[in-house]
Amino acid sequence: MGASVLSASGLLVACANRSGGTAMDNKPIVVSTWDFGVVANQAAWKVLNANGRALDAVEAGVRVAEADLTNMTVGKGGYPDRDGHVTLDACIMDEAGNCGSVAAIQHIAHPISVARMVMEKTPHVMLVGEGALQFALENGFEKEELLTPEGEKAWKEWLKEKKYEPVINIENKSFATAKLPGNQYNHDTIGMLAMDMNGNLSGACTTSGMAFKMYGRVGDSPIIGAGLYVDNEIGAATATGVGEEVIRTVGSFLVVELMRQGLSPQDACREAVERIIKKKPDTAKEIQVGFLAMNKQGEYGAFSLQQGFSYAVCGKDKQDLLVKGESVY
Ligand code: SD4
Repeated sequence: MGASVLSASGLLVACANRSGGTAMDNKPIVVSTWDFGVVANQAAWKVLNANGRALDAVEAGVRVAEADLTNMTVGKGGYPDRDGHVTLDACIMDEAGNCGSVAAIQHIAHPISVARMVMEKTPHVMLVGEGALQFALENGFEKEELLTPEGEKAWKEWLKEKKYEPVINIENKSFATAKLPGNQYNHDTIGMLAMDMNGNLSGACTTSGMAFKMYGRVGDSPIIGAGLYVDNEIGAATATGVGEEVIRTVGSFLVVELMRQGLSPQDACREAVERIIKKKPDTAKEIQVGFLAMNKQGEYGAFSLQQGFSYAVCGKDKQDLLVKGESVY
C-alpha cells in the first residue's frame, strides 16, 4: 500500500511512493505527527521561511499544539492521570546534540519551553516533577490550572470504571465519545522534526502522556533516544503511541542509527516497528506506536504498528500536506 497524501481538509489528493517523501529542494522542511501537525507546522514554517533556526521552529511549532485547548493529549487541556493531575512531558534537541527535557511537570502550559531552558540554562538534561516546576517558576513561567472542565468531566467519567486500557489511535476509550482535532479520533503526542535553510536539524516532542496513567508515570516523550533523537550528521526521529514499548526499544535512537546504516527514513521506521513486534508480539497487536523520521537530505517517512497514524509535512511547495502513514497491521 502506498502512503496516501491528504490535504488539510482530509481529501485524498495524491500518492507518495513507498519510501515516504522527498521535499523539493529539500530545505527548509518541517514534519510532525498526527493531523494537528498541519497547523503546528505552519508556525514552524514562519521561522524556517525567515531563515530562522530549526530549533526555534520546532519550539514555536509544538507550542501551537500545547496551547490548543481542544487537544486532550498535549499541554493545557490534556487529560489528567488517574488521580486528576495533568502532568506533562516534553523534550527538545538541537543540531549540536544539546538537549533538554522535563517530565511529569504540572501547572506549566508550555513544557517544551521549560525543556529548552533546561537545555540552555542548566548543566543538566532532565528535570522532573516538583523540581521541574520550581525551575520553571524561578524562570518566569506562570503557574496555571491545566485541567479544563472537559478534562475533569472525562476523568470523572473514567473514575466510574477506573479501567486503564489504551485503545489503538485513541489512547483511552473515553476519547471515542467526542470529536477531536482533525475531526478524528486518531490524535496523540506531537513530535516535530525540522531542517532549516542551513541544513541543520532539530526536534521537539511534547505530550500529556497516556490519559489516566498512574500518578508519576513517565512515557517515552521526554526521554532522549526514545521519544526523540537528533543527530545532525544523519537525521532525526520521533515517536508517538504507547511509550512503554518505545522506551523498551529506544525507538527514536534506533531509527536514526538505522538511517546511519543506509536505510531510508520510512524503512528505518518500519524496522523499528518490527523490533517492537519481535519483542512483544502479543502486545504489539493491541497497541499503536508510530515513528516519524527525516534524514539529512530532507527525505522523510513514517511507519506505525496500526493503521490510522498520520503525519504532516510542510516544505517550500506545500505547507499543509497530511500523509497517511503505512502500517504493519
Ligand atoms: C506516552 N507516547 O506518554 C506518549 C503519549 C502518546 O499515545 O503518544 N500517547 O506514552
